[in-house]
Amino acid sequence: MNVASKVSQTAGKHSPLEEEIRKLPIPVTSVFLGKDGKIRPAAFRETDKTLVCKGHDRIAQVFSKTVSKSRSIILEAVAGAESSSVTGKRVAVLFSGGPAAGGHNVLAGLSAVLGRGNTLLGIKKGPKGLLNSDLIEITPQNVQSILNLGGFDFLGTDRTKIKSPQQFEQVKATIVKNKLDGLVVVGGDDSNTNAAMIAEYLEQEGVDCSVVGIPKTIDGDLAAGKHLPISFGFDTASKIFSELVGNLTQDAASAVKYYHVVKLMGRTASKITLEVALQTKPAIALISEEIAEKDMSLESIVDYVVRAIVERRKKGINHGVILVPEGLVEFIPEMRRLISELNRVLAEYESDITDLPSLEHKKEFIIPHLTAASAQLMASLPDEIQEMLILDRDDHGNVKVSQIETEKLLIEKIRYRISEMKRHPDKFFGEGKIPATPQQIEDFKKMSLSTQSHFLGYEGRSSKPTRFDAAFTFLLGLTAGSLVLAGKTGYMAAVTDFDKGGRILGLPLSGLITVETRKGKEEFVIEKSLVDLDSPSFGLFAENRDRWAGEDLFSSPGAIQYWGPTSRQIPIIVALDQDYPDFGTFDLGEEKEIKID
Ligand code: FBP
Repeated sequence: MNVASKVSQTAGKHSPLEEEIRKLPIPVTSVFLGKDGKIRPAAFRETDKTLVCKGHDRIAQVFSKTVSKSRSIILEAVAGAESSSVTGKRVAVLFSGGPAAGGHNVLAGLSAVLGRGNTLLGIKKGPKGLLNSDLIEITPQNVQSILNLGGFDFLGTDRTKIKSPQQFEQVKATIVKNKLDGLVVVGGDDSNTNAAMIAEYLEQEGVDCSVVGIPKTIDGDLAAGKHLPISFGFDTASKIFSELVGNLTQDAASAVKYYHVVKLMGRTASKITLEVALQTKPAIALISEEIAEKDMSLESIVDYVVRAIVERRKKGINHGVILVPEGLVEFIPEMRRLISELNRVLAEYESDITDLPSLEHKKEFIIPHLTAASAQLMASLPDEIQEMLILDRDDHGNVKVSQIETEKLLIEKIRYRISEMKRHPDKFFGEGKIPATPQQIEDFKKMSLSTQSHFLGYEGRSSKPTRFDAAFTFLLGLTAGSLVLAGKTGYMAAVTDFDKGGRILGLPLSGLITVETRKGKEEFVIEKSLVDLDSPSFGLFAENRDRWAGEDLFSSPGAIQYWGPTSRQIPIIVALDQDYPDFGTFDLGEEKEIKID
């Protein structure tokens, strides 16, 4: 075969690597295996544990039907009775929110557990497809062709929130029209809250359809301690970012001229940043949750970073990598206040501001309406950031916080500070300030700071899943399918004990939900699981970061491996916080070659 035909043969996900990855075996927890070694649904028993959040009394009122059915009890999967074969069920699945690696294996797990006797349907383009009844049948052949491959492209996804009574009616209409016995929602905190609401609504309407959620998000912020250490997609995304950051640490030390400032996706929580820091040991990693806890201002963050740069320079190091979590600005208390004031002013004077001809005019109008501290902070920000804060609004008119280029903001502030220090060394060096000898100050004055900014995010969401995520998602599919076949509604599928053969749970969704008052309105939310500053994982980072800042001790984990020494790793933060002895090898059951027919 010549080169041209070999190249065209790889189109449509047929690269040599994809072909091999499709064939990789997947571990299957024993509760899903019959005596013949074949996959079949698990049964569920009630454990002696319940799951409730603060404000549960109100939750029990609003989710009265599902709460009284589940009694907030956590379910655990046990091997099903050999004869318990349910057939004739129609189950639909949708992806919701941002992609995360492993989604296709959720479909594979569902298809495998439903078997030929039941029908698996896929809802196209996420919740929007649920509203519009946009469904297709998923065949075993479809699933086999996407096994172990990344992305959500087989079905697509979107971020529509199902909120209004009319939307709930549309959901019911789709369920009735397609004679669905089950609906599986693969999503993050918002989507699983939505799943809980749909489950409750259908119960109240007397529609017999099980609704089950699956915890997905690269952010890792949908977790429930020992019952669910992490969401799927986190492992793959953080390994991809670790590879790239590892390469940058290596490049920084090789070219010896750049500081690479890298913003890492992860929305609110800094879990990805913490994991990548533990994997790569960069010069600096900022953790938003710590910054909020210490009530640090933007200037004090700049102080911290600049001090590390100066200390490195004293040792002759003028390069390195600085990690910045995506959600940082929302955790800097003064920035948070500024953003909330801006949201208020922009909403209150919307038409006056829109009519003003230029950004300068808009600024002149807005700044007097801010408190003095916020006005001063606003004025200290680079022009592009001010412009973004004023002009870039989301559908609700709020500042698009996740779009703020924090990495560039920090670079500008750091550069300005260093030039100020060169001009006025007495202000910054000396007793009670940064210690330095006259020679070190002279040397610092000669220093030139070269920076590069990066944003890593989308690169990590749709890759081929790691062996861990491939296994985790297949098991989540088996779990969700089993819950539906067992007629359970209002649960989230969960897997835990990744190092001990895997434990399969059904968590009552209502037990994860709490109530918040936002803009005077009651909102139901699943609280985000953020970096816990008392956790072993943060503790290990805090213990080591000064050493990593002081000299080049980076490590470069390299590309994700599907075979070989690191192919069976789980996230370091999971191993530490769950008190596993190691992070090198997961154990989720006997490995099986998956043939869905
Ligand atoms: P989900 O929580 O929906 O999985 O999304 C996670 C995420 O990747 C965040 O890390 C990021 O802030 C956001 O999606 C970006 O979303 P978009 O695709 O809308 O740009």
